[in-house]
Amino acid sequence: MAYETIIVEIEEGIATITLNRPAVLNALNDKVFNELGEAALSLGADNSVRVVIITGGDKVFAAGADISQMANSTAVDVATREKVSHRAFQLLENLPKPVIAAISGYALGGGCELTLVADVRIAADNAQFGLPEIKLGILPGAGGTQRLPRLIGTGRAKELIFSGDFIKADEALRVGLVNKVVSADQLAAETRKLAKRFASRGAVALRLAKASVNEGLRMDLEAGLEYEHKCFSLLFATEDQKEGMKAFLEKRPAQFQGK
Ligand code: CO8
Repeated sequence: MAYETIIVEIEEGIATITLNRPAVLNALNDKVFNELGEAALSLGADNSVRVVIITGGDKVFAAGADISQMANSTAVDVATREKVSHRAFQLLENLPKPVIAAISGYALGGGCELTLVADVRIAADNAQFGLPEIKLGILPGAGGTQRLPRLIGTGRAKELIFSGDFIKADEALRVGLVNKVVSADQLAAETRKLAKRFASRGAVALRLAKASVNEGLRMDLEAGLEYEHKCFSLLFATEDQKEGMKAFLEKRPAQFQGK
């Protein structure tokens, strides 16, 4: 499918979504949100795609929602736009396959919030994160007040949200905002390496493991354990479970078929 504000490439079962508005540091407008949503739907339905990478390229991840679009908005306009961003981000978050964010340069506001919908975040050593919305008289309205505290805890999240300050990659690693920091020139290669490792695992097990974590976070522990048990049991109906255990006993690598 042809997109205007993002580029989607698929190679060896790994899809890469690249934000593509370099003139405005990949600022996210309604068109970007809509195209991200469309890409999520299409990649989610494509069984040949095993892992999805979201990136802004090697200079900037995204400097936030497009301020020029929001500046003269009315409350009604924004209520509608927020739904657009929430819809796109939920579609990405709920993709039934691993999603990795590869972050170089600024990941600010809606850009930082976009990284939060990924399962794993890898940062280049030049990355900077922040939720500067408070400095614009608004709040992180693309999921930041909800996903960030869940990821790094309320105290640290509130400090970032209330101050609007930026943090560098090493601090983002220290507080658990990113999984790993690599040198900027290795970001694409390191991300791909991890994507390939995920892609070599059984697709159904990955899908149910992700659902178990994500759904479990919306439940109390007892309900979450019950949900996990259902997912766990279901996997014993797959050929991949037979193959995975057989391969272990035969001391050879498993060849998963995703069924
Ligand atoms: N929106 C629109 N344009 C932007 C944005 C943005 N968020 N960020 C940068 N740009 C544009 C600049 O206006 C500039 O355009 P031009 O060349 O035409 O003047 C171009 O990108 C380059 O930017 P700078 O010249 O400012 O580059 P610097 O290297 O000097 O500075 C910064 C880089 C520090 C990233 C700076 O651009 C900046 O502070 N940007 C804004 C960061 C920000 O406040 N982000 C939060 C936005 S609000 C938000 O994300 C809300 C999320 C919830 C939305 C939910 C529904 C939509």
